[in-house]
Amino acid sequence: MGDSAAYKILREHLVEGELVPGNEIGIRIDQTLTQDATGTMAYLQFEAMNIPRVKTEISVSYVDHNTLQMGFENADDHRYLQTMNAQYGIYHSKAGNGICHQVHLERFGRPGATLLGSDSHTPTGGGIGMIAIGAGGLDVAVAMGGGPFYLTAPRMINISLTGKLRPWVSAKDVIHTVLGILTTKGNVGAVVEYTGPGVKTLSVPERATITNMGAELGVTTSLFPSDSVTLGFLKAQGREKNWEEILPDPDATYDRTIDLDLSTVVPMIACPHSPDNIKKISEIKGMAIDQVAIGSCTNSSYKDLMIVASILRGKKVHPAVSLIVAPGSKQVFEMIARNGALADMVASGARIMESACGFCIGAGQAPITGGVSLRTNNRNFEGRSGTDSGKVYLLSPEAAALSALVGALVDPLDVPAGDYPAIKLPKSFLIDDSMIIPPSSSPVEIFRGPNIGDPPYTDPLGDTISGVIGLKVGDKITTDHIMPAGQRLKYRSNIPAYSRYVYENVDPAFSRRALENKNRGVMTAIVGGQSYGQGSSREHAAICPMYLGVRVIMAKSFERIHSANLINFGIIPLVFKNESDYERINTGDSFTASGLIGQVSKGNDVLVEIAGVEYLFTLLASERQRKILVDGGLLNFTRKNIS
Ligand code: MIC
Ligand code: SF4
Repeated sequence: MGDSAAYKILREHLVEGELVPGNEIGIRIDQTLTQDATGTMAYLQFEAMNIPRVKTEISVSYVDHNTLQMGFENADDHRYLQTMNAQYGIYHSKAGNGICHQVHLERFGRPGATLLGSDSHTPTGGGIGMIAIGAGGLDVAVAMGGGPFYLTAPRMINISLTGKLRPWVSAKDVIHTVLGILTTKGNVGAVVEYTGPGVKTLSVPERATITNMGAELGVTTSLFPSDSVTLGFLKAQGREKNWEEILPDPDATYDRTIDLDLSTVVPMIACPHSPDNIKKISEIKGMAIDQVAIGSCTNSSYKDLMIVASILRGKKVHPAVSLIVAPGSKQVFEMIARNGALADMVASGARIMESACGFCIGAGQAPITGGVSLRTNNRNFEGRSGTDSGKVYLLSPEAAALSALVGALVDPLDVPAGDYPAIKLPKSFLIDDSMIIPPSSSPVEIFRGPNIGDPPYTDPLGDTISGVIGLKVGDKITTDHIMPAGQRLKYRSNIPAYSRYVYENVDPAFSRRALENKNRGVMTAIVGGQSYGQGSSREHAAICPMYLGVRVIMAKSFERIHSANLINFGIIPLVFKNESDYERINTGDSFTASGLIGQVSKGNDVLVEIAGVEYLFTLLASERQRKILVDGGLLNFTRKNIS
């Protein structure tokens, strides 16, 4: 039986375990990436490991999330990153050079390599045939130190593509179609691989849009094969030497195959407030809109923006609409500036933002109260835009630009096919890496502003933990619910300050209550529903609750990255053995877990007494993760093992 492309790469990088679906395996990581909102903590943790220089093939640190720099905090963090990176052998991509995933694809990604990134959209790299995985910052820090990354050997979902997209239908519509089929739930532990004759009809940026938003499926990663199209892209980036052909074996086996004829895909839209709330645009076209935002790591490539510019050329944005455009990288920005496309956008009335995450993470451009915002990014969680009552819809750049001109949602298929601006990728992209600062070969003094704290440690696990259920939440709780970004982003390197905002928009008194309890020696547990911890990889959604004294989370199911982050910070993720028990537990109930060291170290069942009744839970953790929990987190565990 042959290997899928994913299994070929995993086999080549396997350092621990047996490559059988469901088993825990350790793989060697070739490349890492971080961004500033998760990176500061990751690098503080790396420093705490006392390793003089990174051991990867290449590690890159991007500044793209907190670029507004409202106050000294993030400016200081960025200087810390630049000096720390220079000292420890890490490339530093300065603010303004672009969004990590877009720049990494352009300048560093390599077919056949493994990439671990402290951002959930790291799978963008799957667009050029690499195994690119999002993880918490601490896992990335360990990989930078040469440690393996542990994951569950995946179940493989094959999406077999035939046909070709019609004019006005785009890669975004493909991933929205896939999200409509697979949804955001129930895909933990799977990898999506695209195969079939339709693959060669998609350019690398289109493939990257699809793998980027694969993150919303909750899978470990998604990937395309590396073929002649990949070679063409790398050649145009002056990097053909990085190309390697990676194809699945002809007799590769997959656990599930979904056939998708690209010529049947139609324009789709993700409605508020979940990326899997998918409809056909034709079902809701004509809806009045207030804002259109084009950009983010999903849809801000040269091709995307050239299509947008062609649609806007010679026309004006509707008076009721605010149109925002943020190019994904300096490369894209400079190219559209030099070829006049930027002038077309400006002339049409578009507001041009810097090459950064910006509106996508709620850092600016919040829509009006109750406003309808059409966006090309990948997440539309409630409140993420900065306006709690805002209604964010996700769609293709084509549909976004057409709608901005009309002031209402347009179905691109209502526009004649002959009007579609067929944009070809350039033979060569504009290459200027002057905003990527290489590491220094001489010692560098590391700048540490007052916003930078020490990386947080936990105590080793106690044998008995008791306290109260501090909060009970429902299904699909995202890490944006747990740890809001937007205006609170500037506290990412200051755990005591950021912890004040844990669950801010769900229960504003939670954090104060939990901290007061902790100071009295009373620990906190949280009860959740299905898919607890969806979305962002931000490990702050584990670190800050840990700081507040949260030691246990009981949920119906957990998402992969968040569950790993909880364990890394010594919080025990327990899954209800009997889902109906969820109904019987309430906020304010007391809980006691005894004999915990034994329970966590062995067996899968964990018994917890809640309000006088005993409940059974499952601890889904590998042998290694059980030891991490007993040691009180990965930092303690790693330091113990290194020494
Ligand atoms: C996101 O898109 O949610 C983010 C912001 O990029 C996060 C990382 C973070 O919270 O810093 C992610 O995707 O992991
Ligand atoms: Fe940035 Fe948005 Fe991409 Fe996250 S999803 S990396 S916030 S552009």
